[in-house]
Amino acid sequence: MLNLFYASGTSAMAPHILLQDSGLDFTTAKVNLDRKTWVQGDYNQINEKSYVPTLQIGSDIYLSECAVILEYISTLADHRYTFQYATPAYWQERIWLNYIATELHKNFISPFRHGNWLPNTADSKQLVWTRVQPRLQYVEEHFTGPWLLGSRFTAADPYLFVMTNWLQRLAYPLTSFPQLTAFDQRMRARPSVQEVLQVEGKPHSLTDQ
Ligand SMILES: N[C@@H](CCC(=O)N[C@@H](CS)C(=O)NCC(=O)O)C(=O)O
Repeated sequence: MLNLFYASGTSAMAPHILLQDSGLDFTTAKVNLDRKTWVQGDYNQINEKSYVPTLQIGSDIYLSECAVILEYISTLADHRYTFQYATPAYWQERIWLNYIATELHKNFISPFRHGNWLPNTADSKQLVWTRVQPRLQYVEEHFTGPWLLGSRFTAADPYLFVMTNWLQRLAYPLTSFPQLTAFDQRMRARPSVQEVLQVEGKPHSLTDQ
């Protein structure tokens, strides 16, 4: 079994896209991040870290941490989205997954968080940009395309897309990164991405109460 606990528009969109892209059978469970609930009650009973994504892979087996979940999905999908284990390309992909998780994803989270995890004041927004901009600039300068790891679409791409999607949602100037802008458009042209954007709908911060 594969059941993805997600909240709309969050980092959980990355494994959601990869699951959709892979053709694997999966179900989803929507989490209300403000209340920490899902249809069967207390979400903290599912993941005591109190965040999404969580991927349920057995009756009582749950994976957390976005980068790990992405690699797990790729493993199930005949390793389609990861390079052969322990080759230089594999480590390069691990480097990018870790970079997105620790340098980009976490730096989007404002210390002024209130109500939801996204920046919601001018000060907060500026601080997030000061942290995120140089790290995105690094990606921009090392992006050869069409995908982050070159010619192959990998598990790192949906995760990077979450970042470019957030940039637009928060009205940061994505256009100051031409490579990333083109990457974002390429992602949006993928049927799996279109399907997930439609299924998830509005970001959770606009709908949770
Ligand atoms: N270290 C975790 C971080 C996950 C995370 O920060 N998720 C956010 C959404 S993008 C969340 O659920 N935050 C909880 C909240 O806003 O209450 C990972 O890599 O998966």
